[in-house]
Amino acid sequence: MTISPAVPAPVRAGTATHCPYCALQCGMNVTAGAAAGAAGAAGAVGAAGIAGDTGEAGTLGETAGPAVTITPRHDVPANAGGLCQKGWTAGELLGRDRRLTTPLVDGRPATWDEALDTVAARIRAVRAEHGPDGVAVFGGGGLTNEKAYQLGKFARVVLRTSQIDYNGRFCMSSAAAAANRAFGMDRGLPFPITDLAGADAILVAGGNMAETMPPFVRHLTAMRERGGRLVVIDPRATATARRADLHLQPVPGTDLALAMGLLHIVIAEGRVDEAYVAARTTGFERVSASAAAWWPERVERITGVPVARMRQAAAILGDARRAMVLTGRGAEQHAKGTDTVSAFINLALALGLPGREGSGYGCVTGQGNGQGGREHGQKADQLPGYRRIDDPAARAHVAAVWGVDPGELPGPGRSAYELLDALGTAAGPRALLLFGSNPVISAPDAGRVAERLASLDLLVVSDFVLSETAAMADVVLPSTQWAEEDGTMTNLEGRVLLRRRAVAPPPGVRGDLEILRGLAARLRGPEGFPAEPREVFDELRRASAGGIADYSGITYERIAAETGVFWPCPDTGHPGTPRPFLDRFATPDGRARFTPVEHRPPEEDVDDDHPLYLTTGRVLAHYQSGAQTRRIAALNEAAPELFVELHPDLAERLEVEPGGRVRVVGRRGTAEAVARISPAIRPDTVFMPFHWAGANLLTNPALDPVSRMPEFKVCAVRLERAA
Ligand SMILES: Nc1nc2c(c(=O)[nH]1)N[C@H]1C(S)=C(S)[C@@H](COP(=O)(O)OP(=O)(O)OC[C@H]3O[C@@H](n4cnc5c(=O)[nH]c(N)nc54)[C@H](O)[C@@H]3O)O[C@H]1N2
Ligand SMILES: Nc1nc2c(c(=O)[nH]1)N[C@H]1C(S)=C(S)[C@@H](COP(=O)(O)OP(=O)(O)OC[C@H]3O[C@@H](n4cnc5c(=O)[nH]c(N)nc54)[C@H](O)[C@@H]3O)O[C@H]1N2
Ligand SMILES: [Mo]
Repeated sequence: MTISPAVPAPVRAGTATHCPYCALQCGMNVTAGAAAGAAGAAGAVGAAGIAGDTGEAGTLGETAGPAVTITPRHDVPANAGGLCQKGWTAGELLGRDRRLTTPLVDGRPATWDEALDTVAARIRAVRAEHGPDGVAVFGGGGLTNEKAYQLGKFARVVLRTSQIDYNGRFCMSSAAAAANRAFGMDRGLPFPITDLAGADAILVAGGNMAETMPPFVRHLTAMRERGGRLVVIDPRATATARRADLHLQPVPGTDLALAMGLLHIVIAEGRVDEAYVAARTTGFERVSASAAAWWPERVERITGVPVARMRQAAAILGDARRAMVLTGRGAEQHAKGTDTVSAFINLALALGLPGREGSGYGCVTGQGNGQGGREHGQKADQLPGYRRIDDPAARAHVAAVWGVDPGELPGPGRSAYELLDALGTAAGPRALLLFGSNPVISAPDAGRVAERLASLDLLVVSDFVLSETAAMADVVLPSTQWAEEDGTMTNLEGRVLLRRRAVAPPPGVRGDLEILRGLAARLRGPEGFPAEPREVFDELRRASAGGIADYSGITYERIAAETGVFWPCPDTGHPGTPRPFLDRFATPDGRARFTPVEHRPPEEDVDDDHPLYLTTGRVLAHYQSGAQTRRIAALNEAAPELFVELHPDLAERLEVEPGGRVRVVGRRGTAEAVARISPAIRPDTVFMPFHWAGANLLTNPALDPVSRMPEFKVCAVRLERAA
């Protein structure tokens, strides 16, 4: 592939900023212009699996050839000099050649005025016929805090719609709901990431950081080098599980039972931290009583995890002076994800971990701004500062900042899948504005979602690439991206970071804030919709003041000077809060709450027609729906196409050869994929990544009753050999 991007004009050399991808938000320096000397450094883009976490200086491979040089920063603790393959190659989309540079209206290039006038006129028409809830908004956890905040404000103040939610519902919602329930606050890791290295034991339930956050692994490695032990729960022997001292390999969707079994053993073996439970928690008795029913042999029958391994895991955690329990999407993306996380939190509480320095429970947040994106109001039930939209005091506070009457603010709307599922139906929205997501690929039961999107009167997508969803849109608005704009991101530790403009955007594109300002101007008046990120941030600070996620003491200057500030930070003299639970939890009585939960089978279990469990997830080289990474040559080389991972015994039974094509047949759809045969997976389970169209034609949109998280991680399928 030959690439000849337009050279973006340098703004300043070597801008210190952060990666466009995941929640680790690795620090990187971006310099306009090709690298001198170091260009083409091999470590950068080799197909070297998890070796992507190289700490050495390097830049983009020769064939990558875009006009920026990326080097890792050493001053950001999360990556401390490391980057993964996606980070090294992130500059490739900054040129002009593989992105959108002109608005499209009904598939044809248009001027910005034509495009924004069209959107405004069609929104007015939909509103006239269907009322304010006829227009919906869908956001993303990759948006900066400023964008997420402004999008929520735009929905409530300009559109006056209750119909707004975002892709974080598919990501963080179960862990968030469980953390709120237990601690009264949802801050992914309630401790700095560097605390990991000091632990004596870490349990990871359903996370594969070696592929999803390669530089995270250095913290786990540092722990193990000190003699600490790593336990991983995953139906597959992943790159992360292979680095563990102990791997538990359960049937997908059985973590809740497994966590109950571990708690049962902890109680039976007298490993409960009684003093901590008495001083810092409530509700242990009921949970302890319910754990009694989860004796290890019963749990082994349900999960497939041998009793001896459960006992080993309980001993590793129980013997540790400092220990951590972490959950990832593997445990969370279930129709019982909230209860599953609660079960792991119960285990952590029984061991006396949360709120003790060097120990704790944390969820490993996913998207770049997965933390900040869930705090400032793009969620259906939320106002800025992690406030609830049905709380009168919260409404009054935010309405005052916005200069509107609290009574004008709409109430809570539909959750992400429910919103997508309602589009174009008699009772549902007729128009959708979408910023920062590609649901045609990433939503569950994506075939159904594509039908719903196609039935809309108006679909507007802001993106910098023509994603599969953008390709369906009536109006496409070409936006700027990470290294072309300023903004704040809140990483998985709750540390607010500054992403800086390092290069000028190509002519013809506009920032999302500018787009929202243009639409506000046409629908209501531009007042209150500045396009300058810093101005938006200063308003966000006021709107969040006094809320759970209080940013009022955080400024761009402080972030730059301090390499990030941890929220809550209620005034400019406040140091920020790296470990919010040391003295008390954020509950009314200051104690953490044990939550009684019960195990239940997956919403869709296997049967004779569909005898295998399908689980889904990620590979190192691609990000999410692949909209960005499938446009980068080196990443496509590393992971060129959709595959299905299956065990050799299953392959033999089905007479499937390595590299052969198979059909994966589910209850909602069928996907064709290349067979990747591997003993790393359970024989009763197959795995597909969701970076290409396919996996989500099969996944089950059954929702968690609390978080409204879909059951991405387990449904029933059969495999057939394809011609
Ligand atoms: N390369 C890459 N990195 C990414 C992303 C990406 O798309 N690509 N996305 C980012 C985002 S938004 C997120 S949310 C994170 C996600 O990060 P992770 O949570 O690490 O990612 P997943 O691959 O979705 O799931 C993790 C593991 O869960 C296992 N699993 C599946 N079913 C079950 C189950 O029932 N129980 C248990 N215990 N495990 C199960 C899978 O086998 C998989 O190895 O990654 C972030 N980083
Ligand atoms: N089967 C299965 N499905 C899953 C998951 C799974 O594990 N299994 N995981 C779920 C999870 S955890 C997540 S987070 C979702 C993610 O899935 P998506 O929501 O589809 O996420 P992305 O692919 O990151 O889509 C982001 C889109 O927005 C664009 N974009 C990025 N930044 C900006 C910006 O600042 N402004 C604008 N306007 N556009 C921007 C990108 O180019 C891209 O097209 O997928 C979910 N789907
Ligand atoms: Mo995610």
